[in-house]
Amino acid sequence: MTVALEAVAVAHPNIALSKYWGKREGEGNFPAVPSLSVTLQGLTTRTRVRWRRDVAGHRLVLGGRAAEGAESARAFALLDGVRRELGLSETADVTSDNDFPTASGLASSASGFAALALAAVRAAGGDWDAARVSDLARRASASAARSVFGGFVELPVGATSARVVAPADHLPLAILVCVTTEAAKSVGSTDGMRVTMEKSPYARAWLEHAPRLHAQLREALLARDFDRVGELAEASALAMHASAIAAGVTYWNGATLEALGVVRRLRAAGAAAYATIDAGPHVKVLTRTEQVATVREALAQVPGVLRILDARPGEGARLEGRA
Ligand code: 2P0
Repeated sequence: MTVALEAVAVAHPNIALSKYWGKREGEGNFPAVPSLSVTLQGLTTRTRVRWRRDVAGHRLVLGGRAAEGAESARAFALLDGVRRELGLSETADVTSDNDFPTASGLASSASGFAALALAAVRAAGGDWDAARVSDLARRASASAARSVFGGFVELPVGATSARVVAPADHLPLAILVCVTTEAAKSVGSTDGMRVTMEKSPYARAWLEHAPRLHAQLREALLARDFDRVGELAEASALAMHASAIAAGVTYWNGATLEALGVVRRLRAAGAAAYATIDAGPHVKVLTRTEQVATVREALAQVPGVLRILDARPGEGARLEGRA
């Protein structure tokens, strides 16, 4: 087989409006609940994969630093999957860089594994469609299945790959990411959701509630009901965190609560502002594009909000070209 040997892919994180939290039992990394996200532009992962002959193992450099142990294990498993499926004997040399904080609840694994999956397959000469790339990314990190696609994307329960629900310009949405720490999170998502499922008295309630929220949110999105989408997204985040907190899995800090309070006050004053929070203390505020300046100004006053990133719905993973 002739291989191109090298490819560079870019991908963006996504923010789940209806959250994935909890896995199905058994193999294959299948979520227990459906999720629906928006892929962002404004935050980017860029990943280069080069397949090499006669080198014993894969090598992964993240943000200029060699990755070790658990950090590289999932990436190496993904690369081994590509080798198996494409009948490759080479090993991979991977460099990946984010232009946003890594591993602190800004979905770096989503953009990272989406970019890695696409670059690894294409560098190996694999002519896979986006659904197959999404399946590969999902096995490494389920949220990464969604970042393969742009716009509003869902990952249904039991599906091997994500799919587009609506294009990026479907809603006049802006996402203001309030960064409340530059540090990596203490509990990764995989462990956080496992502990929640094992220990939370509300795990069952979450598993029952999440599909209903998802269906309602999907319907509101297709109807372009901005406020209903915002309300349901905030409800999904709060329900997910309530179930996690009851198991002792807490991702919030003081600034998270302060920002939530400001979002509620903005809403009471008539603004479109809705909060969502992932496996980290940052608060992502959903607002209308025409209200960004007002909402941003209010959020900038929140003690503990270090900086605010302005993201918009964006494209899925794509190749940057081959060197
Ligand atoms: C989401 N999160 O839907 C949810 C909301 C975080 C909070 O997907 O174990 O890193 O690698 O499949 O994809 C983070 O979980 O978990 C996540 P794994 P992943 O975006």
